[in-house]
Amino acid sequence: MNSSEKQTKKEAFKADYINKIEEVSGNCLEESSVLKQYQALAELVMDEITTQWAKINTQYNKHQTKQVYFFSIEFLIGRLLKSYINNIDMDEVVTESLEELGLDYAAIQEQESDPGLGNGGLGRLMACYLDSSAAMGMPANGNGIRYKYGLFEQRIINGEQVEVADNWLKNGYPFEIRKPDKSVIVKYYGSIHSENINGSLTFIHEDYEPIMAVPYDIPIKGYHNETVNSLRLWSAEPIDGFDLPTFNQGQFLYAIRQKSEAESISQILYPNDSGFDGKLLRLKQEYFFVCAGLKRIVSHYKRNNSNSVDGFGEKICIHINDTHPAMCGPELMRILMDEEGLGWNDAWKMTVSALSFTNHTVLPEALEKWPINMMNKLLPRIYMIIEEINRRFIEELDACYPNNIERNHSLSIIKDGQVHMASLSIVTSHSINGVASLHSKILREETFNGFYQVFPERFHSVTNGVSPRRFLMRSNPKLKDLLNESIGIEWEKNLFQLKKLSNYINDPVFYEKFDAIKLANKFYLADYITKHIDISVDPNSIFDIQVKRIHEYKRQLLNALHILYLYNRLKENPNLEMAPRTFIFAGKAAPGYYFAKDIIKLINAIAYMVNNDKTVQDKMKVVFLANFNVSLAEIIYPSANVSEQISTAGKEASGTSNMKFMMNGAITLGTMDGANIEISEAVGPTNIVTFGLTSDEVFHYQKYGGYHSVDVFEQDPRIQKVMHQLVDGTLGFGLNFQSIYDSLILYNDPYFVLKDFNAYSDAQNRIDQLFRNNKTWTKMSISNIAQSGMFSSDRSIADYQREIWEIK
Ligand code: 4GP
Repeated sequence: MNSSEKQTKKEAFKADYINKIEEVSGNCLEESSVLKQYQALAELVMDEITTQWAKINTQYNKHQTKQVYFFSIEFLIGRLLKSYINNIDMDEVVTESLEELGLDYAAIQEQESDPGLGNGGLGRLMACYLDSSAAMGMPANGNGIRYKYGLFEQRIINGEQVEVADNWLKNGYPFEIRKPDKSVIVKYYGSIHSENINGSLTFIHEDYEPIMAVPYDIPIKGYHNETVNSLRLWSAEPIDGFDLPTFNQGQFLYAIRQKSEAESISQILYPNDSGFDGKLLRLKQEYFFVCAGLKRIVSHYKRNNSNSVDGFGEKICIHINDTHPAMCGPELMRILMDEEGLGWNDAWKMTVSALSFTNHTVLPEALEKWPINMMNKLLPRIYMIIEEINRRFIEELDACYPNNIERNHSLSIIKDGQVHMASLSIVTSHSINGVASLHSKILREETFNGFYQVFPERFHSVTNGVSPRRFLMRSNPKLKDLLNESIGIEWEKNLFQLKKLSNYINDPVFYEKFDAIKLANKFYLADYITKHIDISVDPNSIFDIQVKRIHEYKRQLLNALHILYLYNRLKENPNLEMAPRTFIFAGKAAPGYYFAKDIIKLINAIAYMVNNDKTVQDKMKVVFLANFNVSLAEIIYPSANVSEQISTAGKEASGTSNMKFMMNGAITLGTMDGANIEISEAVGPTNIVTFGLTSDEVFHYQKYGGYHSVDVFEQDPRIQKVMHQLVDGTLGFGLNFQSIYDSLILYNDPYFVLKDFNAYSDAQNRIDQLFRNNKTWTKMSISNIAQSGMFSSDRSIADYQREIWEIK
């Protein structure tokens, strides 16, 4: 855009914007509130995008383009306004226009709520995949639940996590379009009977409880292209709205209960990322968005295909994101057989061809199972179909592997009184994949080994990726500018082009600019920390950061114990030579996961002690930032020096914060787990610091024993001291971390924290030495960015496209 074009665009934008403000607020610009300024800007942007949306939908329909639908119980999309503006290439125009109008663009953006419609990795991955699909001009859509309350807002009060409801819709949400005309009735409970209608057996569902699923569509705009895909989120409503006659008859509570029972289905996101308690409501949620989503996909397909489902399996990809949408298999079978009149075999072929499944965790507690009774009662027809799928599957197994009753039983979808959702997903999908190379190997060799032997061709691996638009270009604009001026702009569309940075790997001028940007980003985070928790940190210190859900396997505890040990060293030797450090944590614990909450409490107790000890002030600080979400993440990654990825090997399926940190030049301090392994391969051993047990060693100990944490404890005085401090009152009057002590000693340290302590401490020393050599560190940092191309979600989507969805 040349300068006169820009000027014309700015004038047009300003005029439209002033009108819009009057329209949404009834006030003129000068009298409008920041909220209204935000709403006006959001609407203006939506006007632009919806016009493109309509156009592309017409094209998709006309050409019957192959479509992908991600079914996921979580979509952690983050704030959208800035992304939309970047993607429609209006950033400069908007930034300059708002400035000329005397408005505060940053404050306007702050008005947008950050929808917490996910817990962590799995939900954020979906958002990155939607972003990448649109950027690559590929038709891929999301299908999920429009939770009225997202994941709780976390506050830290007296050092402990306190959960507050996240009312993200309180000011409305400008980026969604409610489509009541596309509502679907979802049926629960009731009974099934079969009738012979015109010579064929037909199943009829009676006496069911109907719930209305109403879709809200959010546009997913591609970066600098014509593509606009859709994220459809379903909201539950009572069938006829509020039951006024019942209310008028005096049955007030009954009428209100009916309404709120219906709405409860999309009321809250389950605050859990690994397992859940078998709640009926969760099962209702899972069926809810599967049933509504598939119904609409099938009817849309038929509309463009002469009212027929022929070819559905080749033209439609239903991608199951973990097992929560596992009922896609039986539900699609139900639709194809009961509503479209197909026979079992045709419906089955179509279903398996359409479905693919990604697993995101091997934690046993996260592999969903439902009691037969509950499922049979709530979803009688679905249960019937699952039984039939299982019967046929076992029959095939018996034919292939006679005399192997035990193995065939172990693969059964229904066994021991439960329906096994991972097994259901595998049997009904043509593709199953893990999310990093090691994770996929574990799936093949351990978790799903039995299935792998039966269906080896179904197993794939696609390493996760993250959106460079959100986590580099948008969150680190200064780095983006430096990259553009150094290596040109091709990397914006193809992140592998970052390899060109190797030309600057020894360039002192580039180093200087690069270091200045990192420092500026650290100042920004330091400022955030001061504003929010009133702790002042030194931007020249190492920013050593661990941000993710709090979980034992992620081992925030290892980090915390090491900090305590470092503090002890400093107390013993105040002249200890070390680069000053700021240890930064953020992350939420599931409300019912008390041990994880104790870890938060411990980190905050350590922080309190360290930050208030004048003798260590210039050497270390510890910070726990409350309410980790996508917006906070965007501030944190660009400022990091060290990326803590220290899970027990074999437990973290992939990790994605490791990629976001790397893209922003942080050095990974990690175990050989998940995608850390691929990061290590990409950057080479000199540009990463790894330590600790390998996954083979962990498996070996878990299978055959041989690890006794008490031995480590007895042999290592550093550990003894730290462990005693957990329970001897060092960390504050009345503060006692007995549960942590017991887990590590009495219960033999199930996540190998003490076992890896020494290796971690050595690795931390290496980090310290490397950082103190500024040139080496900067070189490592730049090398990490240069090799981050393969961790773009554009690459992941290209892999899915080629290997799994087979889209040309
Ligand atoms: C997460 C995994 O824990 C993480 O390693 C992975 O990077 C991410 O999925 C995306 O694949 N799992 C979950 C979950 O979020 O709820 O199981």
